[in-house]
Amino acid sequence: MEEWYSAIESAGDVEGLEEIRIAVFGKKGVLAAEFAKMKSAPNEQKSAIAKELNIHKGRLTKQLSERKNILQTLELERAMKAEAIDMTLYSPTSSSGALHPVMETMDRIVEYFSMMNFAVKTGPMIEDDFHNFEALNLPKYHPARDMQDTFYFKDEMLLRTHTSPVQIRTMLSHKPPIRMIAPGAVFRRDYDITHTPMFHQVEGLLVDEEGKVSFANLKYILEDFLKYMFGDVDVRFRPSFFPFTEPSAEVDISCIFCEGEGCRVCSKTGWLEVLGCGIVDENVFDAVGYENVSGYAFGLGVERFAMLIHRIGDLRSLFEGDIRLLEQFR
Ligand code: 2U9
Repeated sequence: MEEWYSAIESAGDVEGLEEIRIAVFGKKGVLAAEFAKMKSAPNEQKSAIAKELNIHKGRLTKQLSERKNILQTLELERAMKAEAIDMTLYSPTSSSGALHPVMETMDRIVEYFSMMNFAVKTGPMIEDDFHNFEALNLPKYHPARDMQDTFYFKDEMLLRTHTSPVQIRTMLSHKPPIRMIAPGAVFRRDYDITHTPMFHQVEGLLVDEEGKVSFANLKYILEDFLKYMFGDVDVRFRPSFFPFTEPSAEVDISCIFCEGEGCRVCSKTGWLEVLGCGIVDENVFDAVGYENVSGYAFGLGVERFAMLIHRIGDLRSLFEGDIRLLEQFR
């Protein structure tokens, strides 16, 4: 038996050790053979032989396990050395990153309104019913307040569904006049080709003395903004409805893919919807305690702008984090 102790001790790797284990403990191994031999030994010797064999069995088991631990540690160290990465090594193929197209688009939008003297305001993404709905003239039964459309927490808090609560908070803490935009992430329970549960908005609000803010002012700045973003496009306003504005309009640009001819992207209409806007509803001013003021507001989805500007076909590709998408916008 002694030779097996030295065999285990000199095993050079886990594989070799396993061969030894099989040779000793396997069905056809030496221990099995010794126990078999014992059967033909004289009866009075059997117990002594069994005792000795069991002692060997115990010691060999222990030695095998200890040796295995040592060999595994050595092999791990060897592998770590072999696969080590030299972080200081110069790589001639290393490439630089790029701003995500959504952030780049947001920056450009913010850049325009900054030039027009709009302050850039941010606020919490976890909001309450008052700032996200109540103050914005969304009545209790409005479908947007439904569990189906809004992510609610247990304690009546929610993930904001638009950046409008930032305007509410700004009006509650500042006196008019106000000239601001609120860029940021918003959350809705939606997922399909054109909707993701998180997306980005930029909303704008301008408030001044009663009678000083007109739809014409709103029309001018949005037309100028859309030409800044999309180049020489036509702009049209269609009557619409939002709880927080009255009157309200949706804004289209002439299709940048077919130049108004009609194509797949614009569903043969020649127009692409890009914005919503309107004159701020009196109920919103009542909710924040503003009196004798008038104002306009607008809102847009940044992902939609980024997709149009970069001609990205599938909204979801903006959220996959695939480096190949980003590399195209370096
Ligand atoms: C206050 C008062 C009014 C913000 C507005 C829209 C119209 C609008 C959509 C564009 C695409 C949302 O991201 S989207 O799905 N937004 O159509 N937003 S008016 O009006 C406000 C906001 C705050 C205090």
